[in-house]
Amino acid sequence: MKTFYNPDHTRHAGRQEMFRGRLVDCHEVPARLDFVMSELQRRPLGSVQTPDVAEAALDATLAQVHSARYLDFLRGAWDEWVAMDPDNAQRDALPSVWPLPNRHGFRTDVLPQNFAARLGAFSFDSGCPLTAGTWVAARGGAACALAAAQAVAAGERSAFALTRPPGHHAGPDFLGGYCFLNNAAVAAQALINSGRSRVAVLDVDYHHGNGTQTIFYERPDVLTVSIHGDPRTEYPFFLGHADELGAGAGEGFNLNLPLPRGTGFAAWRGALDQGLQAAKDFGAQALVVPMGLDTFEGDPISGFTLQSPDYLVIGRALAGAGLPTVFTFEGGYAVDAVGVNAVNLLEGFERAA
Ligand code: OKP
Ligand code: ZN
Repeated sequence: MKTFYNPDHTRHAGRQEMFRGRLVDCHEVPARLDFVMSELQRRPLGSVQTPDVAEAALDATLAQVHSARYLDFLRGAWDEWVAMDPDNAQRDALPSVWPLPNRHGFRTDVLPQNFAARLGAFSFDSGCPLTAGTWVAARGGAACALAAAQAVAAGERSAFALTRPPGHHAGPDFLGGYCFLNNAAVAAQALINSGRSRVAVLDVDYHHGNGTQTIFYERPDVLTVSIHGDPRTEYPFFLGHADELGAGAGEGFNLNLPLPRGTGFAAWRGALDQGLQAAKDFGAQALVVPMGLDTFEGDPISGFTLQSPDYLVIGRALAGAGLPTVFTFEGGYAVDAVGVNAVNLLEGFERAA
């Protein structure tokens, strides 16, 4: 399995996130990726390289999954933040006011000039700091996803986009949940662009992949499946219920498999089999797996109880689908275990493939 890693990931290193009325140290830290990288060196699965993709192809693919005005905003956000007040360069940008689209009549068609308001218009939580290097890091990650998809489109059995910040909470025109650009959506879109007519996304992160769901919600060519903590109690709270089935032409092409906090591997594994069956019934020609390792028992912000050896079993089960597969690195905040758990999953896949 080829790994495409993002050398610019360290450019995004948020300091603090808002949590229950105070600023706490960020969970989504650069060391996460370093642990995966060193475990990959200990147990090599194939070449590890930086992505080499055409800028124009990357921009074109990003424009298929995110809105132009969101991409423009994100590209210029840090400069706007500092232009507001030069002292802002000393701290990350966090939103604190939101238009609550679809409710209360607030408008988002006219964007405010005020940067704090614009940041709110393009985000859904205050736990996702935007930093000086966020755009460069996120774009480098999207390049990894594109490179991984291109490798698979060219005949590789699988490829791994090893990048952070993660992507699966980022939607067509919003950031949130530590995510800015949706790497899994870029990979799925790139596979479609390569000629696959049906691509399945099977999100195994602890948190519902709301961004990916929303991006593809009305499309019949990309099936989105997510196994996650029940949004009644778990982040992102406002999406991820079992009755969300897709809409319009996309009706029937979204599957949510929420599980209660505390779920262990036996029940989780049942949901995985359901998700894989859905991909098969759909007639998927390729698979994208947003790979979160925050289902691990030791995860500090999550609530399932998977153990490290379970990830080998998950990898083997995913390989059983017999599909060309792109993995994107998503969550996993038990930092010193995330490398072992990620490489277990990938190695389980490789051994079975
Ligand atoms: C990103 B990914 C809960 C705070 C939630 C956001 C979590 C984002 C997870 N105490 N903050 O899906 O791993
Ligand atoms: Zn997560």
